[in-house]
Amino acid sequence: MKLYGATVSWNVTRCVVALEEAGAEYQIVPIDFATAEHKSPDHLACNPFGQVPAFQDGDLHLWESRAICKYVARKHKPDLLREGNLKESAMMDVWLEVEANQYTAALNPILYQCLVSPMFGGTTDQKVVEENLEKLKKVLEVYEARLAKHKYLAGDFLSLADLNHVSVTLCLLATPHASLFDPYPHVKAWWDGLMARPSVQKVAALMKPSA
Ligand code: GS8
Repeated sequence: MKLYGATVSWNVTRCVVALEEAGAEYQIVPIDFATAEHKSPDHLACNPFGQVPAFQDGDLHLWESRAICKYVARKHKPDLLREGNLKESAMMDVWLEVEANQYTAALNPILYQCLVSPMFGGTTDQKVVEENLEKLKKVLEVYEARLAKHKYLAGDFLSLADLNHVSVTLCLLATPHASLFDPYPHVKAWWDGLMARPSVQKVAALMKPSA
């Protein structure tokens, strides 16, 4: 299996977490944005939107990080998807959507302003950061209530829903807002548990979000 894209991208490292957790054999193939390699015909054949990540397993080409994560789990560690259990897999689907549409939707602009923009010589728009921090705090209140009742997001079992939060949260730790979880003890305990996983440790070592 080949994963195309640089590990500075949290969409790429979202897939690395799944690959590591699933114990899959894979290779990361860096794609150089500086030379617009992501818009080259070779890369467009892997991801027609000219973005990273892209993924290849034999003659199968995938893009969209969350679809790649699901494929990897389905192939190598299906328990992460709870597909044999209708209710558990439904709850996992709910929290996969929450990650994408609530958590990461609020976190993305913060990461862009605090990490990406300065990397390209830009400034941080504090208004955008503050607005999205407020959104994220409201999201975290829901997480706190959920995690007060269950060890993990979909229930009392680790699932892909938890793991898909890892890459963006690791990036959050590289911003001035790393203490955001402090008022939410159950969220903090959940995150500390994820951080202790060897897969997450490995990805944390790979990521240099502020470099
Ligand atoms: C988003 C991919 C994306 O935005 C996914 O895979 O989850 N929904 C998709 N990739 C960015 C890199 S930032 O992580 C990208 O490739 N941008 C370059 C471009 O759009 O030209």
